[in-house]
Amino acid sequence: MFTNKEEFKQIFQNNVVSKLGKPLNEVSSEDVYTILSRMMREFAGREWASTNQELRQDAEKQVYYLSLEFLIGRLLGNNLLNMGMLEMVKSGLDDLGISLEEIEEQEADAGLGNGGLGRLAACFLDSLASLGYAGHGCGIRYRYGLFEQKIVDGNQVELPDDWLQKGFEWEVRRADRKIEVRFGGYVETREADGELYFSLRDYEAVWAIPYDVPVIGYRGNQPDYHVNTLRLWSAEPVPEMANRNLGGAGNYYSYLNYNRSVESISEFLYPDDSHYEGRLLRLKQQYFLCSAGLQSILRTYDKLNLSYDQLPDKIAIHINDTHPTLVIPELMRILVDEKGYGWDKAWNIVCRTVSYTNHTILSEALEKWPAQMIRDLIPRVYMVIDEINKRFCKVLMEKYPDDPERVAHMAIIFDDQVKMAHLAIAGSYSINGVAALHTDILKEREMRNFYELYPERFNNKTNGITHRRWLMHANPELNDLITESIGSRWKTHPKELVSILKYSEDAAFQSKIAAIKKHNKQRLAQYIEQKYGTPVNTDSIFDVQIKRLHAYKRQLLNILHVMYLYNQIKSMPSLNMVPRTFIFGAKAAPGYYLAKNTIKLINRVASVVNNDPDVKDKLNVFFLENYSVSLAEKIIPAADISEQISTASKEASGTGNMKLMMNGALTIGTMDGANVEMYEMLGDDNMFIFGLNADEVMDYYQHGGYSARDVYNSDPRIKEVVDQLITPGPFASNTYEFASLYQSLIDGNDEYFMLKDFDSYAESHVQIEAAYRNQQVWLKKSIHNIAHSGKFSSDRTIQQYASEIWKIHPVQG
Ligand code: 26V
Repeated sequence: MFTNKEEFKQIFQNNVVSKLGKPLNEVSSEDVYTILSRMMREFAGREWASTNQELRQDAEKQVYYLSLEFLIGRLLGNNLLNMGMLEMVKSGLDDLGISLEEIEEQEADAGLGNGGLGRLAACFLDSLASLGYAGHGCGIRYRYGLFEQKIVDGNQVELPDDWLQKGFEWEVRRADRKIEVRFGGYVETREADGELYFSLRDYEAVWAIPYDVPVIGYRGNQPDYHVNTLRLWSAEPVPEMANRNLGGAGNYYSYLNYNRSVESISEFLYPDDSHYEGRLLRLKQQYFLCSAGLQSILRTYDKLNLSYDQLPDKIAIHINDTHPTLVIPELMRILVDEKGYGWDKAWNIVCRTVSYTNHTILSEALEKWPAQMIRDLIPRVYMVIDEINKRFCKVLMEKYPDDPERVAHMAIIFDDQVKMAHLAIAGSYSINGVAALHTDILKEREMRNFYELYPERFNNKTNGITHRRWLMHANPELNDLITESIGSRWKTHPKELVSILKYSEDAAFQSKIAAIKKHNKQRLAQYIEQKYGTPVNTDSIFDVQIKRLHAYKRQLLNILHVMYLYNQIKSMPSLNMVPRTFIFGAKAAPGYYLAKNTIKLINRVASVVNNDPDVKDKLNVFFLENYSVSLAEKIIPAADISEQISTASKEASGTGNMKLMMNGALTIGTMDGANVEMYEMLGDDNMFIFGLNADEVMDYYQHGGYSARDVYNSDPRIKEVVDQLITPGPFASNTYEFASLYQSLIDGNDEYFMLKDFDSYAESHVQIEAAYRNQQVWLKKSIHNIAHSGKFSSDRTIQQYASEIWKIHPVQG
């Protein structure tokens, strides 16, 4: 262990020589990355062991956060920060002529998630550890994370994300803690002493091997940081299965087939977060995680030598959306079949242990599995679900004897489909939405029947983001300025960011904020120029929309507005406008045609505006390929404008909105998700709100009355850009390449109200430009955004989950 820079340098150099057998001047950045992260992982190991020891002795209640996704990104820089060693290591490496920033670039992102839901899980882990809670992640160690996106001729192309190629230094394989997970087979029922006993026969076993990743909590400069565990499971074949009569042949080849099919369980992350598809492999992943995770949790619990009656006092299991819902019947199965519990007592334990977060109301994303698929894959678990359903329906029929329709709607199994959200609600003591508006919509509309049945279970927990990664690490200059101005207490009490409000009109402070933004814009401009060869004007407004590509997020509205600006400049070349740089980053699900067509359009508009001499000094568009956590860390500190323009009621919360606000960007947005709560704090002075609100949108859906064609016909600006989608001209090279977008707007009557909101969106952009022209006023707004962002730290969110849902207390701190 080192306590000062000189010791660090010594140990680091010793490691380089002993592990690589090369002198320092011959090692590559990649080598340095490997040595340094291995060294830091080993150092953290000591605190990790001591936290684990403490947890074993303490017997405090622990929470396990089950999620099919943990989008953790890179770890080196953040871990150094949380361990309190960032400055020392950075300056030590500087002395040796090595740039830490360049070393950090060597780390592959752990892209084990699609977007918001997976990144939220990662932010939660950081806050759990930093606040000293015993809270662990439980997920899958996908061999391939979210695909790598390349843009070829303007189109998205997906490549496998081979993130483990160079090894992952932060994980520890724990083969000694492997768990058997059983699939298939049939259930044998026996009766003895008037009781029924169930055993699974002829099943296929697979090993779940845990890989543990330390989750290092921030402790300022104190050395005794708290370290939780993110346990990621990998599927491996059970060699004994070779002896079994596989597929009727029982030969070597069928064993190899078995091997391949086992390894496929943890092979890749499903990349479609917008359309549910009933794929068997995805169901296997879900059960694999639930069964391995739960068995491992119970193994730890068994060491306490307590009865399972006390399980809910010692353990909370949280499910991140419905993806890990099978943990509910799996826990029932274990209690009833293996621990000898009667049904009612077991159900009571389950319902006091599990809690559930809903992350979307989009009906196309709701999980409904064919009953037959579950029955074949996990027959005993299916029997349990069936029994849960029967008893649940019985309760409903007693409560609503005259309303069979309601009972049918609420059933867990209906029409040979298992509705995972219904199972999750029935088996959880807490159900939460992720922003106030979203929770209200759940209670009043989407889950109204369930809310009437169990009003006490429903609650809101507005999302948050870790200010350590998204401010302290991603924006070190801003971190320093804030700390110089108000001290460092905000780092552990982020609401105290509000103290910078006293400088909001201070010219010296404002100019420092302006200088930091400028530096961050220069850094991003350099990245863009290097990668794409196009110069970027850092005096322009950096207007950023970064998120998954989805129709409801309305990247199309944004780019249609850019096309309108282009048309305006072309018809009035002397137009006096503040130059704008529109920056997009987005991955589309591989099978989502409209989304991919939108990417193509953005790239086409980019190549047109960036190359048109009349336009390029005023307007630029960049689509940055392969949007990821590490790319977000480069873009967000450089943003002036944050585009949060989803159709109201559709975005459950959003979290990019919070990251951008925290870095001083001003939001142009709809009254949707957490934007509503941002607006409550910022007001009209500090945010640009436009468009229909959620009630208006839902009213149109319910009662009709919207005609996209009427809007198109009555607004010439809109008609021009929409026609440009299918008219050979500046953007479309033929009538069909963007026809799907045209059709969705006109023939499909613009399901997401882009044309309806176009006018007020364009008007807000006019206001943005006017505001930007007065830099003093602009900087004041920017400071207000930073100051009020403390509410959106995930520390606040996690404290609410801890005290209101999980009932856990910090072990430390
Ligand atoms: C659905 C599916 C469907 C099956 C295949 C894989 C898969 C993966 C994810 C999803 C659900 C995506 C839901 C989601 O990401 N919701 C986002 O959650 C964020 C965190 O709460 C929130 O800020 C966003 O508004 C919400 O869209």
